[in-house]
Amino acid sequence: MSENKNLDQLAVDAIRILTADSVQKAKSGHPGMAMGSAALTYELWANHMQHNPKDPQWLNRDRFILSAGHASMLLYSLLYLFDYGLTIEDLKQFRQWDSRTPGHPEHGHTPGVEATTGPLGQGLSMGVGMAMAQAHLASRFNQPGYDIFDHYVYILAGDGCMMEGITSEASSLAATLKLGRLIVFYDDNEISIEGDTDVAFTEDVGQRYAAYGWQVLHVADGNDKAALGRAIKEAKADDNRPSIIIVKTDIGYGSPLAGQAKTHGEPLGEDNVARTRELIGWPLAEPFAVPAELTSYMAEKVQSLGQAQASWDELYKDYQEAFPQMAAELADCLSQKMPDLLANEEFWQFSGAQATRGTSGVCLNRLDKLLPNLFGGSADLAPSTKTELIEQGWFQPHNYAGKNIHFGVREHAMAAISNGIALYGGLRPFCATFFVFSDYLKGGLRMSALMQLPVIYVLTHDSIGVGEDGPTHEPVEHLAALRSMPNVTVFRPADGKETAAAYVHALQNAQGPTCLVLTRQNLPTYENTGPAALKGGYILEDAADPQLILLAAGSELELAVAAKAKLAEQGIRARLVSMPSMELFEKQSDAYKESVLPRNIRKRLAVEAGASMPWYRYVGLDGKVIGIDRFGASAPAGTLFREFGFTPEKVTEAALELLNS
Ligand SMILES: Cc1ncc(C[n+]2csc(CCOP(=O)(O)OP(=O)(O)O)c2C)c(N)n1
Ligand SMILES: [Mg+2]
Repeated sequence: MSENKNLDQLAVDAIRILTADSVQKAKSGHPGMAMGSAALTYELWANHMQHNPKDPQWLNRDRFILSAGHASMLLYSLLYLFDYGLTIEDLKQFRQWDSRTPGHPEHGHTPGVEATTGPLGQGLSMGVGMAMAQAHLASRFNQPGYDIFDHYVYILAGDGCMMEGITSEASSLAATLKLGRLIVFYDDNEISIEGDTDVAFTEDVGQRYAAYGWQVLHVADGNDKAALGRAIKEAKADDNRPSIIIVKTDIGYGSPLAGQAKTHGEPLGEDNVARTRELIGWPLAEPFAVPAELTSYMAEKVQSLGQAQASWDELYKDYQEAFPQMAAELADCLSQKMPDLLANEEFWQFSGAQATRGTSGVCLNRLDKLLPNLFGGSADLAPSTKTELIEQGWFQPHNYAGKNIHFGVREHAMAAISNGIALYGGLRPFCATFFVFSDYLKGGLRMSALMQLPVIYVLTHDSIGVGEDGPTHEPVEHLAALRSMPNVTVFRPADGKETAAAYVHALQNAQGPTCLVLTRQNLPTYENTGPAALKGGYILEDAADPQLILLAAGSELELAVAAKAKLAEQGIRARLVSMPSMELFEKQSDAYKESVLPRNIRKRLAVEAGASMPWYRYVGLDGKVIGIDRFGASAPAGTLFREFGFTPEKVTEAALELLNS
């Protein structure tokens, strides 16, 4: 027993030494928090967390997210000690090109990293999403005696996470939703980059979380493993409330610089690393050397950790026999089984005048009949974004099986939560708000893109077509902003069939988020739209030997169609290209792109009610763009389009000017 105690302490010290050594070798990194939180995380991973390092994908594993991503060496040291596949060599490569130990943890890159973190607050919010996914799947699939989903979600957050607004949004929702399996550790070291947190952060975090409705627990000494263990047990015991364990720690603990802000984000220095070895009584002088008795102790621990999964595997096998239909549905969820939407005629049936937010709602509800695992909602705008799954209930504490989520007015957290749901697996998250407020969710969208998560963003009210609400509600620069983000597909459909194509892409092909940018106002249904929209840009109407090319997306396709007809009356031959997604067009072959936009036709006119910038890529130096490069205004939509020059006459005029130039 006492020997084990010593070996446990040796493991905690190993985290501190490996962190100090790795940051020192890299000449960059953040040793402080990793050293301060070493005992806390070791106690959790060794004695409470249900995980199997030999299978980091195990369905019912407890999730652990390091929301304070800068403390990545803490996570890497744990992944090394618990033998997730990281080696001492990997630690020596900390922060180097192509290493498995990048500056901040990257999901999909290092085994055992559940989420990419670094932008503070995102990790905690993703954890809320994971806890929601767990509650939902547990409610749908667990059976009496068969708790297939019964794990916890653990998060380690620091002062920075607690200061970020996104954390408040997510934490407030977590309490409303009574996510009892969510447990947050707050590394309360009272230090951030500029020094003592008192300079900018004096609130009582415990009272704040109590006010949200969380269980609030305190551990006065972050090195007291027994007290930490008791707090974890208490946190787990409360089924009805998420828990926060506020742990007093010392940043840089073990080093001569403990308690000082400079341990936050720079190497301790050779001398101080040597002094740290002395202060904590580390037995080996050589950098990165780990005592053999610790290695064998940890190997045993890892071995025994595997037992939880072994019993769960048995349970799951019995479950599959006892509830074959339910097990089959769960398997479909987990494998993201997809029907052939291209062959499904009904999915493409649209007619008459409809707003694309409306056709999107139709698509979502058609999909809900075909897929078992849509799960999402809106930031208090479902009636406007048309995102309610009509036949499904709402995800609420008394009905976790509901597939519709009330995110509340919390766009920042909504995106991060959707990422958590996507990371969790088994579900297809979507979220929605007004396009202009995509600014509020951009941090999370960027994380979707970075992690290549196929989250669906339904962004409605996409231009000055919003009308009377005025410039605060009228997106202008947003298309250009989102189109500039790597791994994001922006899809701005012109009618119902192009909306259907957007969903096919989002569900079937996407290796990253898809942003559906949709109108508030009605648009016609075109005869020749359809699956061709999956190419991103395609010829909607052609002319023999065209003299010019008209390009348009979304609501402005209507104008281009009208202008083409007017030009034809004057004997002018125009090709009309619908371009709902520049990103998908860029993915096509050069031959295809040349067939749509031949090099020799240089008179090109693009029309879109947004910043003109993205279109210059396609119209070139000899072309022209009718866009909006100022803020909008408050007036009826028809007036605004006219005043901003979006009429068939103006487009025709611009085309004629271009031809005659
Ligand atoms: C959204 C965001 N803003 C700013 C930063 C830069 N940053 C990284 S760590 C940090 C301070 C964090 O303080 P704390 O969480 O207390 O960490 P500690 O200093 O205790 O390690 C800041 C401002 C960031 N990573 N993410
Ligand atoms: Mg801190």
